[in-house]
Amino acid sequence: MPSILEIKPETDAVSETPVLIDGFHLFLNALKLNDIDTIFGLPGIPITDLLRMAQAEGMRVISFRHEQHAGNAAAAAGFLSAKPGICMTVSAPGFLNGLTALANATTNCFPMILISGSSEREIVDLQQGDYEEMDQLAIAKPLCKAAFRVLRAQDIGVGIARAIRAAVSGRPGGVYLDLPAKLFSQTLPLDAGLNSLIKVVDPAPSQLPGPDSVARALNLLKNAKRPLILLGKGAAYARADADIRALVEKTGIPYLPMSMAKGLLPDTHELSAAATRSFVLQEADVVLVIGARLNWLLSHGKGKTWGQEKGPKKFIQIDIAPTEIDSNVAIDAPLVGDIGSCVSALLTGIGGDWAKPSADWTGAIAERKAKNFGKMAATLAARPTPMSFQSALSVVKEIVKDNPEAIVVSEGANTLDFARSIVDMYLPRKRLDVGTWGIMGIGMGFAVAGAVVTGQQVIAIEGDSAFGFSGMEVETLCRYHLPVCIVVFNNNGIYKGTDQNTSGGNDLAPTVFVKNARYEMMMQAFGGVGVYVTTTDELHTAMVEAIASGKPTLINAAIDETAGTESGRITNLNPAKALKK
Ligand code: FYN
Ligand code: ADP
Ligand code: MG
Repeated sequence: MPSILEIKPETDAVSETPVLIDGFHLFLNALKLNDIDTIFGLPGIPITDLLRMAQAEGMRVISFRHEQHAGNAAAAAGFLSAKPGICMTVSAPGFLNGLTALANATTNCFPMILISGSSEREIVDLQQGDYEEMDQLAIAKPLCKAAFRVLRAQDIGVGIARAIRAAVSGRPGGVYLDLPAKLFSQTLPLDAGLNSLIKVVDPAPSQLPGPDSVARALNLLKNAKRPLILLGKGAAYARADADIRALVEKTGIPYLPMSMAKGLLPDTHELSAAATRSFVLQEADVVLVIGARLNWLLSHGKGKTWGQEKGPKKFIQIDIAPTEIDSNVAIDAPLVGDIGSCVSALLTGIGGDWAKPSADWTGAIAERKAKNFGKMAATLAARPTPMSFQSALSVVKEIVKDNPEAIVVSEGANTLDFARSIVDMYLPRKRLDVGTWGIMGIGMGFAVAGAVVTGQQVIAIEGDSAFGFSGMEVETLCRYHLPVCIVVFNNNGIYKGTDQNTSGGNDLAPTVFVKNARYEMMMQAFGGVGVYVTTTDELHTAMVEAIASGKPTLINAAIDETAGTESGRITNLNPAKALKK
């Protein structure tokens, strides 16, 4: 007997006898028709059977312990695969738990679809108190790119097609799809049902920049004295890796990667200016921004960070979203289109007579880089007891160098900030982190997605506080036997472990945790490997073993509890700091 999902109306003799297809199977068929083969979610009313059926029909169903992490996994899967990642949740509370991930995906421009079961419209709309009653569509709408509800089985195909297209076309983002419980048990004649499904053609069409805008951008770039290229995670998402590298190398223009653009070109590339970030942002006269927003992470393109007192800069910005242009500062040469098409148009326009930037500019950068590398090397070589962030990260740096295919997940404050500058990335889309919001809690969801989507080893560099947000998902890692090595940078608290309660009361300060907590036992509890380490040698051995075995491993690395600054490198954002200014 063929599975109902395999039945094609035009070929099947069974269609001579009337056969019905239900909402469950129409839904699964619609996903499969669009090459979606994985669902991240958490079962419960009304989607338990749907997830069972999905698995029975050969889809990969990854079941989590909390919807937020399933949602984060879907978002990261979207970034890693350029297909919408799917997260499925139950109604009201499960739906709400998924919303942070949906909003974060939208903020990060990651394509995902949050699909939640919901209560019956006629009861919800009259507010008659249904099981888990909530007007989910209305609540989701402001948090995503688009939100749809499907009420009739014959509209499932259209609903999924619209959700896919909304998630991946133009600027990618989060989409919400509301499926009331009753939809799943509706039936249609098999032929009519299957014929109602849509295979989305060209879901993320190219968008070519206008020739005028290309000429304007090239003209500005050609006349630059101290040009700089800024690469954001949009550039990583765009999968124009070879052309972006060619643009940098052909023009000889130094570049700065935003954190998730690290590895688009190897961080060790001679044109990387990451090790002298402040200098190049201040001194550049023309900046070509590719797939990055001039938001808080870039000091809104102005002020001291950008050396505003030295005169205005000229900006060229490549983005697929026209409304991104001029969002913070005037953009002299907007290049609206998809990054692949825009970069390729620039490359075509850069003839053989291109003059590379002057040695004054590149030499000044090289000199500062060398100085900063020297300083960094000294901190990395030190072997203090207990370990510092830097000494522990020097081990992670070596391990990532030896395993460039590994996906690196990173969150925390100091852990995140130190890891960003210390751990070099060598390949595109290998780094997943806290993104545009600087959100904590992405760790285990992103780690699961990294392993499931790519099949590669994952190395999760986690602050002890950050890890706590998604820590229960170590059970998920063990259940699916995922090759994830978590290193918890344990300094006994948020920022550091030495804050005092100044009230004289007995409670610990709000930023302080239980001292010397044994996080590794959480992994042991579910059959994974847990190791407690206090030296860099022990950390190195544990990481090598984790990667060789491919077993879920949690390494609890004891870090000096006095190490760490308030909010890492974004201390300036604390309101009390502003008060003191
Ligand atoms: C970088 N640097 C290096 C190297 N790489 N020195 C030597 N060797 C290497 N390889 C230098 C770099 O030039 C900078 O010095 C400094 O190290 C830091 O580099 P980074 O990390 O690139 O720059 P910075 O200023 O921290 O970047 C700003 C930022 C970043 C806002 C983009 O901080 C960021 O992404 N923050 C996210 C924070 C976050 O989301 N936190 C979560 C919430 S935590 P200078 O050139 O001297 O400046 C809640 O509390
Ligand atoms: P970062 O945080 O790394 O600076 P952002 O998330 O702020 O990066 O910016 C990413 C930008 O890339 C967004 O403005 C988004 O519209 C844009 N973008 C995403 N994908 C593409 C694409 N394929 N082509 C062009 N622009 C894109
Ligand atoms: Mg900590």
